[in-house]
Amino acid sequence: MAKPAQKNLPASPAELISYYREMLFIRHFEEKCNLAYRTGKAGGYLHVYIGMEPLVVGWLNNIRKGHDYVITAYRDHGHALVLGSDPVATMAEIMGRSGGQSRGKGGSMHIYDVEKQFYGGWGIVGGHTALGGGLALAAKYRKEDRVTLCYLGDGAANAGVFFETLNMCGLWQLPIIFIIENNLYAMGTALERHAADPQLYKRGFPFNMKHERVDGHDLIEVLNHSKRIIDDCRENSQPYLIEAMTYRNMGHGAADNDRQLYRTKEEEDEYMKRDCIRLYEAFLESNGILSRSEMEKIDAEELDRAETVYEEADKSPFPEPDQVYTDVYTDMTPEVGH
Ligand SMILES: Cc1ncc(C[n+]2csc(CCOP(=O)(O)OP(=O)(O)O)c2C)c(N)n1
Ligand SMILES: [Mg+2]
Repeated sequence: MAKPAQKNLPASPAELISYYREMLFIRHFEEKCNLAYRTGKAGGYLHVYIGMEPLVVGWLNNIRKGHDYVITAYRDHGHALVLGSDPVATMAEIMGRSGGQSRGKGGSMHIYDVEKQFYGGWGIVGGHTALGGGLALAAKYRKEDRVTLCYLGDGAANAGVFFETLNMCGLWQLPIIFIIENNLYAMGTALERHAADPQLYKRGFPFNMKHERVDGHDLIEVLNHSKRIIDDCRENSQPYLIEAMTYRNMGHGAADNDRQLYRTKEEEDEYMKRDCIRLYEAFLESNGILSRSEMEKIDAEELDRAETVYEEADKSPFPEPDQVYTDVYTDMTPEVGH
């Protein structure tokens, strides 16, 4: 029998197995999303998280779910699923059906679930970072011990609004963690061609913010550093800028069929060899947590679950035409006394 790897376990074996299930479920769920797009069941834009799953499974299992705030851009299915949003509602939203969280009017890019403290799902690159700063300001102002996790892409890290947001979050020492999902590309533009300094984590320095570049492929690493950072952020109201190194296995969006125009097959093959799920499987096996046959069984179960979710969501009707004018505006009148 192989000697167990010398890694500190960041969670109990039962939890580590449940994280394996989550990674597989997100993957199979999103393979179904791609199928929905290809067969005309999902319209608009659709961006999957395949290859980047540890960034949601690792970080979001270390926050207080339903208490801490989470906000991201349009690559948002995995965030909703790990936060506990109903997968059938999420798939229905992606298919534009009335059973979705936003009654089918938001679609893939705008998954939103206030009950889970998930504030979307935003399509304007970088724009939501200011909203993330606002969530953190609200928590500090109300003296609540909530941490805000604000995810963004490497391309979004160049947006002007992001620098303004970093400044205010640093100035006011807001309890927020910006997680740059550095998947090396902004659509078809490589990091070196869009960032003056591709070491994006350094952008925290001028804004009085702790900043680190971390690994985003290895779930065990992610679980370890995310716990440390979340605890520090909460206890000391310290903002962080995290650059998490990752890779998207697929194209930018479901309509991107020309990846080889901007990245080589060799590069993809290299990253596929250390795909995050395969890496985690090697860890589970070498630590005696799951055998290969147990993993195969779990994989089949999660595939089955994703298929059931897809079929259930597909039964949900489209919104009635008279719904087109509902929920367009919301009443933001402050309550008396505030
Ligand atoms: C303000 C703005 N400009 C351009 C676009 C078009 N656009 C959509 S995604 C994208 C690339 C963003 O890349 P990145 O932030 O690295 O995120 P990733 O897709 O890699 O997760 C661009 C330019 C947009 N949605 N909003
Ligand atoms: Mg990117």
